[in-house]
Amino acid sequence: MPGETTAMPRNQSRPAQRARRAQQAASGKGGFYGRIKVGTGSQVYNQITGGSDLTGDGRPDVLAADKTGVLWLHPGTGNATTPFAARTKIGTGWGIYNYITAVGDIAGGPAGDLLARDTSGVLWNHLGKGDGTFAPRTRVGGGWNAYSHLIATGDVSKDGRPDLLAIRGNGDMSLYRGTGNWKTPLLAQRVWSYDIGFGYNHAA
Ligand SMILES: [Ca+2]
Ligand SMILES: [Ca+2]
Repeated sequence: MPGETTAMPRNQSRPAQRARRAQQAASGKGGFYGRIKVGTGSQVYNQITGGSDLTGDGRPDVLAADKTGVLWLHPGTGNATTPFAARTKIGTGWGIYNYITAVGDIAGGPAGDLLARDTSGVLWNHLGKGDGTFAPRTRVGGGWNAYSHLIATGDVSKDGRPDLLAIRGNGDMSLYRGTGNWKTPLLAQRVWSYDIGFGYNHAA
């Protein structure tokens, strides 16, 4: 699984640890191994999301909205040295949203969908067409400004549809299950309450 890390045995020598890290990197199982420059100018973006396929080729892509409200697609290539192809312009007017999450195919379309929350707290779903563009938005519901983070978790409910984890500022979490129905793409599934909050300010 990408991003999965394996604990490093403490009794290994440094060369053995390096060899193990290299082996993990080669197998795709190990944490991080060096870094590769994927582009410049990312500082112009104020919303970035990724991790799901939007173009129908099975490779995860990245979406980013810039400060003028233009939404850009960075298609994943599957090539480790040039992981993203040149960006393409998807549309304008995305400045009305203060949170976007490429949640995957929750609404039954041909590829991944894009959830977007407007500044009044209404969550909208943009059904993925499978070519990197989106159908006109449909309203998911209101009150989503109660959440500080909307995290695409993948299919944690094991029903074949990706799901969404919504986290409040106090650490309480709600799991919304993707349904595959474009009219009601998310159903509240489970809520956890925690006394301790998450100690971070941002998660993609
Ligand atoms: Ca793709
Ligand atoms: Ca699911």
